[in-house]
Amino acid sequence: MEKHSLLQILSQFVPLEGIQASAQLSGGHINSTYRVDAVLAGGRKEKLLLQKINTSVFEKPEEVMENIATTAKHLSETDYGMKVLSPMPTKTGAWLVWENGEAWRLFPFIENTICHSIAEHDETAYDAAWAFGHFMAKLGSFDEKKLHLTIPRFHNSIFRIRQFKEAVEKAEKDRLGQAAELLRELNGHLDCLEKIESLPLPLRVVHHDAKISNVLFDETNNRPVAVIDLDTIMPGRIISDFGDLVRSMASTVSEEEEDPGKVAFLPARYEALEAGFLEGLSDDIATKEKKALPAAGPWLTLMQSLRFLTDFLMGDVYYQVSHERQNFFRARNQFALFKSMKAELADRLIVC
Ligand code: GN1
Ligand code: MG
Repeated sequence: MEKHSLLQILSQFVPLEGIQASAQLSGGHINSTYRVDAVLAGGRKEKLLLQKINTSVFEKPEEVMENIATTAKHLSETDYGMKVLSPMPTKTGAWLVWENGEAWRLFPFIENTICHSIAEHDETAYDAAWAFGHFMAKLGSFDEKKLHLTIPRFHNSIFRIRQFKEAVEKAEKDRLGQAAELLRELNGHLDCLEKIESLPLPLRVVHHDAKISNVLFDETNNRPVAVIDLDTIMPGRIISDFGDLVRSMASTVSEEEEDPGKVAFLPARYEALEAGFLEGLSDDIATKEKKALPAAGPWLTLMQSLRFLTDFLMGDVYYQVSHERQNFFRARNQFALFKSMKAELADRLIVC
């Protein structure tokens, strides 16, 4: 990104004297993120995280920001004990700067932390799951009805099946051909999504992107420091967050691994995740929610496979890709994980 535009945007948030350094950070599939070392009025140096919101995914970015700001405020006012990533207001008190039709927001940069794209140890997985359970429990006293539905039906698997079927109808022959085998196999498992969707689970405040890379860890002692990326904080069900924990951590490889032969579910890792999540929740979980937990991983992972494949069939309109078959590989990876997970957890699944 050009320095001139960076200056132009940042100066609407803070009294800016200059920019020492800036770099784009990789990782997310949706927004674009930059770390900026800024010099503020009086020569004070500050590290900042500037983000361009993808407005075709988040059509109402103001509502996204309101959700983030109100939940962050709630956490800061409780005995949360972890760092809260609160957005920084503009000079006129807004949460966004609009520049050439693009929406930008700013956060402080949390220093001396790292984020992991996979969990290398059960302890790290336990800690990440604890962090998300704790986050959910501390937002248990926040009325979820106050949150905007920034992406309606986000984790509604019936809706995702419908989108998938529409994509199959509209897909170009070539992509349809490439995906033929996976399509056939996936179709045989869609009833699993429908069954889990029909479980009567209460609505609560849900993060909706509870993957390992959304926890910052202390770079010296690897303890969890903060839960980040509150873009999809919305009313939802417990299976969304536990499902993403299992999807992102109880696998031998990351979702980007192209060889499905390398993908396998890790049962011991699953036990660590369940223990950490429950510990973090500290009893803020209903009996029916607890019973549904083993179904969360297979449900969320299969839905993610469907979402990646839908995007592949639509010509990569949603997730950022660096090559043409990436969404197909991601979908195939997630389907392999789903199958391995379902087989290993079979005796604990109440449905599916
Ligand atoms: C997207 O951009 P990122 O990585 O935070 C997606 C999640 C998926 C995830 C797959 C708004 O999140 O739902 O689980 O990719 N976010 C949105 O890694 O669709
Ligand atoms: Mg996200």
